[in-house]
Amino acid sequence: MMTQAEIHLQNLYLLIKEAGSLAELARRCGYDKSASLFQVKRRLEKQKAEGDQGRGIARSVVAKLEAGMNKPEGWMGRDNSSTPSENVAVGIGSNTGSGNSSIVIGSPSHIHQPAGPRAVTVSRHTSETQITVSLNLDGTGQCRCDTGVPFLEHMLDQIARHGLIDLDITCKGDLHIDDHHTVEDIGITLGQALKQALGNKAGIRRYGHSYVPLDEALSRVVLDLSGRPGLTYNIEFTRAMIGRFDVDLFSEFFHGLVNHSMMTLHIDNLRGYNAHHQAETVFKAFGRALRMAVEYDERMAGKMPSTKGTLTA
Ligand SMILES: [Mn+2]
Repeated sequence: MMTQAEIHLQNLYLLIKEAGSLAELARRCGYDKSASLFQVKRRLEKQKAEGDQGRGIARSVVAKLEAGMNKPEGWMGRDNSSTPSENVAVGIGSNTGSGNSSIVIGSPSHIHQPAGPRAVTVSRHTSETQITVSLNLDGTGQCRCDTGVPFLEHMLDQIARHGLIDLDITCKGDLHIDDHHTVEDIGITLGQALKQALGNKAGIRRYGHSYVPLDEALSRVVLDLSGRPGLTYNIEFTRAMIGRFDVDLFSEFFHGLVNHSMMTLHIDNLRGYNAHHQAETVFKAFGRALRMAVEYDERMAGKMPSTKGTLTA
């Protein structure tokens, strides 16, 4: 029977391995310096050596480690030795893409790549909607949606395909009222998932932009994963409805997404007569801009793409 301290220590080793180093683990979990986490490790090793029945790591540190590494609540208290370095919080589709699975920790050519999959699952439940979003930033563009709003699903599919992001979104919303809560809350939950999957953003491009045409329509999307929410939304839809979908709701979707992902987003539909085309060019351009911004930049070499040193505070 392992003591709590032994389980915590074993899990700490797993997290260090998954992050690539103790310093990287500390960074991901929001520590300014790795010294305090090093002290935690030392204390646990001492407790283990002395056969101390100690309670292991303080609850606040456990929560920080679990959140920083996208582990489910309670993960630190369990014996995870049979599932080494797999991200147990995650599971969508088969990630056959540019593979985190192929990353060898310590291999120089991969050293600035993420040590774990940038994939998360976020659930948000209110009296109006129950939503679960699974997202993998390093996916292949697979999208599975079950929301009850077909035109929104058509648009989410554009984000996934053109962003090369895997999305799995289920929503049970109060569609008997209208689509409003469903569309807005999917934006919010997708924003929360994005923020979580991005972690501390070290080594990414941070900025993304794209122009996308579709016949007569042309849209431009420019974004910054700045850590500050801001939306400039400039689409003059030529119709109020696309089929059964109220075009006003796109603004609600993007407001929710921006406020919870903490990004700066400028959307301009530059021209277009067909409202379906106007919407589609916006979502395709958003997907492509997002892909650019979340991708790792080799030359950034794992550095924070900000002279301020942080994009999360
Ligand atoms: Mn279409």
